[in-house]
Amino acid sequence: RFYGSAPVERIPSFSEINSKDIGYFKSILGENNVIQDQDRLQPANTDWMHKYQGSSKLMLLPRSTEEVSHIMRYCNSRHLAIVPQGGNTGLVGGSVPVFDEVIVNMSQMNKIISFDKVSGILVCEAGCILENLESYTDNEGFVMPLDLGAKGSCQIGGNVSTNAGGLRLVRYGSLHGNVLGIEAVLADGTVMDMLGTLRKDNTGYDLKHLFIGSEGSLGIVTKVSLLTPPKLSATNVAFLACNDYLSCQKLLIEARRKLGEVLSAFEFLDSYAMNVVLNNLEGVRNPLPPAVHNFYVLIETTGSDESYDREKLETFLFRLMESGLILDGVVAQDINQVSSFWRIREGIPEALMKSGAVYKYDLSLPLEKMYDLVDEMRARLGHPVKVVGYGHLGDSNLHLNITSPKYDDDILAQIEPFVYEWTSKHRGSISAEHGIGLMKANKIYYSKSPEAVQLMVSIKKMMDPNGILNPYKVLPHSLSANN
Ligand code: FAD
Ligand code: 2HG
Ligand code: ZN
Repeated sequence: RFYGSAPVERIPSFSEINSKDIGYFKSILGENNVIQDQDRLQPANTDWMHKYQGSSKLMLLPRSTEEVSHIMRYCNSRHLAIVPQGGNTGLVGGSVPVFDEVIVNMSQMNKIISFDKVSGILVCEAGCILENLESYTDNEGFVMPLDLGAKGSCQIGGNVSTNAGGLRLVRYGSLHGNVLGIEAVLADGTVMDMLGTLRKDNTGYDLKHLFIGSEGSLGIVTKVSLLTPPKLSATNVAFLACNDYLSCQKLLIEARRKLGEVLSAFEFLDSYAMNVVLNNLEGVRNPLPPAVHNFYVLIETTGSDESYDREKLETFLFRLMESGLILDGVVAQDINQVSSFWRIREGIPEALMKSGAVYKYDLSLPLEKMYDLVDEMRARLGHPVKVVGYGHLGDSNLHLNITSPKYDDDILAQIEPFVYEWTSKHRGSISAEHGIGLMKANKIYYSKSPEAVQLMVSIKKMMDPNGILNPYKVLPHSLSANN
């Protein structure tokens, strides 16, 4: 069932849960936070795409860092493997067990600890849902520096652990810049207090970065401190059509030059992505009818002067429409139109899910080469497979999605290793923002040197000598087995 990843075997040195273990967990967490009920375990054993399926018999719901520490110390001494779980929206099979790992679900640790209205620094527990943090900061006159389609379910701890990019990275940069501090619990139960709130702190190695993007393989993130930028009053969103990919690229270059200080998102989708959305999501309409164009670009600007920003955007669009770079376009007139444009872009993963079996690739590639891969894939695969290209053009991040009526090993063999080799040849990354998880644990060499992977393995062995934290994920299976 692990499409695209080599079959793995359960590491034999891991123990199996027994009644004494259950008794211990109940004694520290209380009956209600020790879940053995199949109905509740089922969704936690299955990933968002319904592609990866574990068989855990136990989910724990800690309410404090101390409880996480007790869990870890106990599991480490008993050699019980663990999968940390946030909102379970991950797309690489990292958030669900592979076998019978204990699920440590962070949803109960959902408190906001402090918010500094002067600096905009938010300190909160890892289980806070991103959308709740967005509403909270919005009320205080600030915004979260990251936004993504899964915001209604994903947790800040999961975002940090995957180093999620999303729709605003082009403006606010990655979480490596916005996260000021982290509290994390190591495999042996040690609590690492790195929950600083300073913009600048060059004292020794900046260890928090090890936890940003390590997908729960080095520790469980329990608290996060984050820099949130002030909310600006004017947001404008334009939905534009282009004839070809070269025009989208030129549009990005122009937008950077002419809208630089207000540009807050630059996303693109091709006609295949648009059709998937129109055919699979209720209530979505083509904003630029009648025909579906070859390419669409969504540009968002965020600034502090409503009339100035809008005029700036409209002048920009008018000029590029005259020059033929943009074929057609519309600027949202109200908040409903803003959300309907975003719904098209953010709804693509959901629409793809509804359309059939999906083979998902999340690639960083040189901007000018990015769409060549989509074209090559299309030529390679033919009917009835659909090749969909979209993503964060402003970050050179392509989401290549291939759909077929059902999963098929022959189709997969046509896609892989071709897509990874192509990416490696162009010095791209096989995981721009989703992580490695189970899906790509054996593919890491396409993007990282053997020396770099070896250092990662050494760090993993030092921090988690029994290998209990999210086993089978991130690092190649042959190197990560705990022997
Ligand atoms: P989970 O899925 O539960 O976990 C993800 C990984 O982090 C797992 O390896 C897990 O073990 C680990 N983990 C979770 N919580 C913790 C913790 N507290 N401590 C240690 N490890 C932990 N990603 C992007 O980068 N950009 C996007 O635009 C984007 N859009 C998405 C849209 C949709 C509709 C969906 C379904 C997903 C999208 N994603 C995107 C994928 C993205 O990785 C997740 O949405 C999100 O960052 C994961 O958060 P989560 O709480 O759901 O984590
Ligand atoms: C997005 O940008 C997410 O919508 C999901 O990162 C990407 O579905 C995908 O491939
Ligand atoms: Zn994305």
